[in-house]
Amino acid sequence: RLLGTPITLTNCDREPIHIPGAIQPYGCLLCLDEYTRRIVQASANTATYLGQSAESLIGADLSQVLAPDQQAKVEALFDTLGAAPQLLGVRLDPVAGRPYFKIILHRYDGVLWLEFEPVDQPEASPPDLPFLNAAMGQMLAASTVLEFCQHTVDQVRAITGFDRVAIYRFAADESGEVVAEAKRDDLAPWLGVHYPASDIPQQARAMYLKNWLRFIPDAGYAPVPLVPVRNPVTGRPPDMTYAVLRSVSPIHLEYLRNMGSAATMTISLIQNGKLWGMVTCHHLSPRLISYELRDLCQFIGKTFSALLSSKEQLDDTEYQLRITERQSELFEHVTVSGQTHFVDGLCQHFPTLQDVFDCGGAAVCFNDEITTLGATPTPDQIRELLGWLQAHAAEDVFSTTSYAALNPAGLEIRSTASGIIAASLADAPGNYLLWFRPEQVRTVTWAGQNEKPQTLADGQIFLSPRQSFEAWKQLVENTSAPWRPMELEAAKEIRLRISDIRLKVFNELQDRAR
Ligand code: BLA
Repeated sequence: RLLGTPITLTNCDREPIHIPGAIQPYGCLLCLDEYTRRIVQASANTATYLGQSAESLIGADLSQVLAPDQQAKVEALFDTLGAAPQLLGVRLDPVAGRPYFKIILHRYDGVLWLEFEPVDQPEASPPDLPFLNAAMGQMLAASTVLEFCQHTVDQVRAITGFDRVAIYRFAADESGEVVAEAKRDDLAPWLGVHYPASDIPQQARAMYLKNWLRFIPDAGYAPVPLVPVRNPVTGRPPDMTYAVLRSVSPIHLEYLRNMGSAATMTISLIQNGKLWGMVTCHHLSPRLISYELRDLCQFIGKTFSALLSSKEQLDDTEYQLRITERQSELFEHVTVSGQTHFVDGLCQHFPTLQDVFDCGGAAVCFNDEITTLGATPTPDQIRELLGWLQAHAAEDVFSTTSYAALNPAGLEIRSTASGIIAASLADAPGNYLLWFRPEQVRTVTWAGQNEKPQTLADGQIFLSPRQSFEAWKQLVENTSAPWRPMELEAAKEIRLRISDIRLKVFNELQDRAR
């Protein structure tokens, strides 16, 4: 490795992946000093592509590689160049067999970067506008986030032909879940599988925020070093953040091998300046995708990012509407069933207390009677929980996603009640409405292949999806999916309204009795 400390599985956040001093071999690289415009570094494989060794190119200007008209075309771009790459098609006269190249140019870290990718045809077919138009139409029309994700993976798979295209969405703790996928029929599904945050270390996430697409066409490649490895002007390896050919972390390459993935392409999905998720594409064999198609995929990623908040809003509005509707139906049941039978009103007809928002089960605890709905702890266990609540939960509406973390006795009921909302009835203290959510791990099904991890380093973190999943499971043990603010609001509202209704009915009964 270039820099001091050896990288292990437990310090991968510190691997300097932006300065690998090497590239992937599906193209070659020239680094020009931005002031002298002379070549200061070249990848060691230039002979293969450009017919001249890296050593012979150092110190030269572009005339050594390009014909005058082509050189002029390239140099005309230099002044406008920033970190955002620009594409230029060029023809290299002297090299037999591979005359056509795309040069991907950008300026960064004092260097003009020229990355050469060979192409077989002089003109790659441009992105098909009608197709793109239709794809955008579908993405726009999606009425839920999941539908939106599904359209997106379908489009990306149709465009690129990867064996598997998935959307991997991050949670607040930076772990992630596969929420949509399009794949070859014979591959095992990944849908619903979770991975821990450590599978994509911090510095890699920071880079994917700057750079919308990461492409690794052959995970089995041998890295090609830069010659020389350090930029002679700065004395250090150049920052390859925006270089498409940037060599990949050996740790990640091993992960890909263990995953059975020979090629990957990842598109960033960004919301409000944060990585929301990634489209991850996998292929069982090496797969080269043209720069234009990769650009098109970036465009789709940006479109997704631009539309995402509006889709989330649609989802939220829809869910809030459902909650409000069901709440008012529930209040009606309670009003109709009156004072003495208000428990029936909460439990007998759809929507019951359990149906108002997403949960695994619910319970009404009233005057020592416990009525349960759906998946709940046993009445005895609920009684124990009530004792704990009275001693420890002062709030009118208490909530947790990990009861076991607060009370060891919670371990026993984690499969139904890792998450709890407890609303103490306003007019009848000591009586509760309860909602339960199961331990998250139990709501996940793992359908992975039986891949055998080759690496069991550190005895802790293992480099394979299945092992990663096990690691994620340990992190979320005894924890439910989070309660959303609108669910907690709904519980508060129900608490107040139920008490209101009960008081009203009680007063009416009293009036009638007079
Ligand atoms: C990068 N890890 C990545 C990337 C993904 C994942 C998508 C982006 C690069 C790529 O396109 O392959 C992880 N890929 C996944 C996950 C899914 C997927 C979770 O398809 C689920 C569907 N990785 C580890 C550990 C380390 C690690 C333990 O598992 C560190 C010790 C490192 N992952 C790591 C590094 C990169 C990476 C360093 C950056 C690679 C690069 O861009 O050079």
